[in-house]
Amino acid sequence: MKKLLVLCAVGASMMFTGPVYAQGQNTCQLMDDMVALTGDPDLLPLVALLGDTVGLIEAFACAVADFNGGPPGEGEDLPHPNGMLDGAFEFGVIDELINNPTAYTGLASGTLPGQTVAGVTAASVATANEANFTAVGGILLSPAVLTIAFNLIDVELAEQELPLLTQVQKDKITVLLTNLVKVVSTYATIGDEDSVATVIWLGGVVNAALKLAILPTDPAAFTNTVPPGALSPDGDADGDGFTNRQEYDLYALAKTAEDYIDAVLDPLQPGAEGEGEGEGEGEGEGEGEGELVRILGTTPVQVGSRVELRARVVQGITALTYQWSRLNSEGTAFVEIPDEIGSSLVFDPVELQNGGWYKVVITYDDGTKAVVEAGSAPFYLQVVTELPVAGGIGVALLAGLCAFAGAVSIRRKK
Ligand SMILES: [Ca+2]
Ligand SMILES: [Ca+2]
Ligand SMILES: [Ca+2]
Repeated sequence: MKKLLVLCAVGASMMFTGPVYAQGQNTCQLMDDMVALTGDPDLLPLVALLGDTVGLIEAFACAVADFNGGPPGEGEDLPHPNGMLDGAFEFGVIDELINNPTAYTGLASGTLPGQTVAGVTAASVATANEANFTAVGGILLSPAVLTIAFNLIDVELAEQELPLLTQVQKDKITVLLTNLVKVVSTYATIGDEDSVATVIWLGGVVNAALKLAILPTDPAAFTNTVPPGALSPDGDADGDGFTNRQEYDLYALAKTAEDYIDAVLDPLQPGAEGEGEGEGEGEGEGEGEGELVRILGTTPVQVGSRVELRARVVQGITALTYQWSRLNSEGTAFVEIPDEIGSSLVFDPVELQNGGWYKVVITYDDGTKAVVEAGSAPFYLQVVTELPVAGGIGVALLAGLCAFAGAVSIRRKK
C-alpha cells in the first residue's frame, strides 16, 4: 500500500483538470458511451479479469439511472432514487445551461414575467460543474495515477499470461473512467444534500476499494450553483414558484425531456398567473401572498383509493367561499371545476385521469373593506397503478463500482 500512497501524492501535484465541456455537453450520451464501452471487444481481456461484475456499470444507462436520492440505508446496497431520472432530465438541465448560457442570463434577476424569486445563475452552473469534475477526478485521472494503474493491470495480465494493455485499450479505459467521473461529479452540481451525499458515498466506496483517500468525502469539496441547490428537486431553477420536481411531475411523465427542460427553465410554464386564468390580478400565487391557503394531501396515490385534497387556511382567516381548479392539458391555465366549491376535493375512487395539478382559490373578508381572493400554490396529484417500492434498481451498483475501482488498482497477488 505504501506505493499507492506515494502515487496519490504524485497525482495531487499533477492534477488532471479534464476536458473542457463548455460546448455540446451531453451527459446522457456520456452515460451510454460508458455503458457501451463495458461491452467493447478491445476491453474484453479486462472483463475477463473482473468477471461479470463489470457489466453492472450498466446501471448508469441514461434511460433508467436515478441514483441521487441519497446513500443506501441499513441493509441496502444501492443509492436511493429521488424520483427524477438523472440522464436526460436532471443532467439535461445542467447541460442546457452550460451549452446555451446566454439564453438564460435573465433568470437570476428574479424579475422576469412569471418569476416570484431569483432563478439560477447560468454561469454558476458551468463553474460548479467544472470544479466538481476536478474535485472528483483530479487525482484519479491524473497522468501519473493512470500510468501506474495501467502498469498494475499489466502485472495482473502478465500473471494470467494474457497480452499486456495496448494503447487503444489504455485510451478506452481512460475514456471510460473520465465518463464515470464526469457523471458522478455532475450529481454534485445538482447540489442538494441527497445528491452530494450520493457522490460522497460513491467516493467512499471507491476509496475503500483503493484503500486510498482519492475521492472527496467532504461536502465542502464541491462547488454549488447560485442559488445553492437551484437545480435540485426542491429548488426552483426558473424562479416561477414551481419547484423543479413539480415541473418534472407535470412534464416528464407525459412528455419528453426537451419539454421538461423547456418548462423548468421558463418562468411562464406552467400556467403563469393571470395568463388566461381569468381570476384577476389580485389573486397571486399562494406563496407570494404569504400562503394564506394551501392544499394538503398525499401524492402519489394508488388508483381506486379514496383521495381527499383539503384546503387549509391560515389562522385568523375565515374562508367565505372555495373554488377548486385544475391545470388544463396544455399546461397553460387553471380551469375551474364546476360545483367543486367545498373545503376539500374528493375522488372516491380516484382514477388515473384525475392525476394533475390542482389549485384552490378562497375568498375572505380582509377586515378593511371588500371580500378578497387568495389562491393556493399548485398541488400535483400523481395517480399510479401501483405505488413504487423503495429501492427498485435491481443491479448491484456497489459491486460494480468496487470491481471497477479494483480494475485501476489491481494489486500483485501474494
Ligand atoms: Ca434523479
Ligand atoms: Ca420552476
Ligand atoms: Ca417553469
